[in-house]
Amino acid sequence: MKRIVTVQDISCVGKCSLTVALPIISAMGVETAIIPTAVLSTHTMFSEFTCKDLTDQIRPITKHWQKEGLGFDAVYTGYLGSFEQIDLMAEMFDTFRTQRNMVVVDPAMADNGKLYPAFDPAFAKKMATLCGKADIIVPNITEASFMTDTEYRETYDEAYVKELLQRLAALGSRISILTGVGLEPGTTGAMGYDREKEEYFRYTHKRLPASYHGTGDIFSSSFTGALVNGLSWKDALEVAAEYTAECIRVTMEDPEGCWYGVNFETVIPYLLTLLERKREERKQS
Ligand code: PXL
Repeated sequence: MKRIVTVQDISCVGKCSLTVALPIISAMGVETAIIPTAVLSTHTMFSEFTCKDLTDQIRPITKHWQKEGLGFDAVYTGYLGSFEQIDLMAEMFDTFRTQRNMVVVDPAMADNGKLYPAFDPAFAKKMATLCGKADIIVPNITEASFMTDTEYRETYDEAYVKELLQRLAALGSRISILTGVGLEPGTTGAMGYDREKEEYFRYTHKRLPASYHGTGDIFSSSFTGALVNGLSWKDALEVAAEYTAECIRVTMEDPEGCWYGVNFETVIPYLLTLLERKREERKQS
């Protein structure tokens, strides 16, 4: 069985970070090892959340794994809480990187033009250095603009998105994927750039009139799960974009849907259908 390690916080309530990565990647048939970087009562969009930092556990955990000879098909990081945690992730990439595995960084730290409450622009620049050490990065437009000193725009054209992708690529990763890219009215999607092949790829779908927390984590978890299942980055992007959009649609239609996250759970069967469809297409081509 393939095995991923994902490193991010546990927000005990909040439908983000590890509480979405673990079920989604496991459901995709991939063993999911975790390193919780902190335990929070909720994600940071609630007021008065509690937080217990677990930074001091990271190195002992990875040292033990090294002794056990454990390896991973992907190392995937999400929300991180400090400069020190970013340094520890850079060290972890060096430890567990092989010729065949992948390092995926989701620089989860901002959305809608603003950094999350715990962060400042210096943190975003530090996160840019970690992105430079990844194979694949999956920021949204806000995160990309903070990391590359590019003006954040609500409305933009293809030239702006391509420029952002070029600047992300210059940080160092082979593949850069921007989420939340809508070039035509009423649409959104994701656009990626392969630096070695100098190739762009865009996937577009209908834009739903709602925005929820944790959807970036749902995108990056399902994307990483699809990659480790053998899909190309472009097919994995399509699967992740479709799944995330369906999670939003189902939540909008649910009168009991909560404000702090999406109903990703009930949409897992659809995610598996999308994955299977892509795997079949791959076999036939
Ligand atoms: O990526 C979303 C996320 C993850 N973890 C924590 C958060 C958030 C978004 O606000 O606060 C702790």
